[in-house]
Amino acid sequence: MAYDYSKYLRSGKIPHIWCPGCGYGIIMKSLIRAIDATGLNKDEIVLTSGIGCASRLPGYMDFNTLHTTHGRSLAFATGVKVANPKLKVIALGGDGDMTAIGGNHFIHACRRNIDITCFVFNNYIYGMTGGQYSPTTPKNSRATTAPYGNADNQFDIAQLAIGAGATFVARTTTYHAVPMEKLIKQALDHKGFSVVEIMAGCPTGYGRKNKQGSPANMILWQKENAIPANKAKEMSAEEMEGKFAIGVLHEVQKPEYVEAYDAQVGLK
Ligand SMILES: Cc1ncc(C[n+]2csc(CCOP(=O)(O)OP(=O)(O)O)c2C)c(N)n1
Ligand code: SF4
Repeated sequence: MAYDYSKYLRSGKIPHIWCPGCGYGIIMKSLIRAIDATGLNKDEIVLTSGIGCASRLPGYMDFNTLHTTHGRSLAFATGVKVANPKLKVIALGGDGDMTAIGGNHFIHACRRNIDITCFVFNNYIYGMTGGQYSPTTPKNSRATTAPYGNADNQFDIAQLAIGAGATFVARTTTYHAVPMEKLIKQALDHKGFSVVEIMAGCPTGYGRKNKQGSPANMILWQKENAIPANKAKEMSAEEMEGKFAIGVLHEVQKPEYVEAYDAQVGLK
């Protein structure tokens, strides 16, 4: 029987704003199935987001949701978690939201190891505002603000998260919808700050400018260039050129921020 998503959706908010061929619907469905698998009650879940096409997602979902200001998803999520640590707090946003204007919040949430699950939808561009380059836009790619090609080096979000101290870091793509669901569930089950970078196609703001073909071609590109983490470890830098590792990239246990803070100030 087909999975019934309606239990978790605010039907009055549908239709959504996403363009045909946008990868975000695939992410929303995987996220719903993963949350369902946790067995958590809807009221135990809080979803925060910033501003952007990615950040519209919580508006469609029937949990406690906070659609905040640009880049501030994690700032609000941190406040919610500290105020009520029993809640399962999920913060999400696009690559621009989380690593440009919200980049400072992102690295410090990683450093603190607060028990929040963070999803970064990486479509290589600022989708909502018309295709300006972001910190993840590949070098030489075209953007509205880089008509001759982007001169900047790109952030590797997963490596940034690992370097800043996140204790669970994974990467997946919208091609891998079923493994994505399992990775999201793993991230939700992890105690500490978990990050899942989700590669998603933006045919409107990125694909068209970079001649990536149809949305289906963009998804096939993900399939062809995603390398399972175990295999990627065996490959040289030259062999990995233009490719990226998927799966769990980093997992360690460290003291969680709210518990450590409470112990520090004598609340526990
Ligand atoms: C303070 C502030 N600056 C700029 C904007 C304009 N703005 C809205 S969304 C956005 C970028 C969104 O890009 P991204 O986070 O990558 O998400 P996407 O739309 O690609 O999903 C920008 C710059 C804003 N809303 N607020
Ligand atoms: S502009 Fe890009 S990211 Fe935004 S809804 Fe359209 S395809 Fe998706």
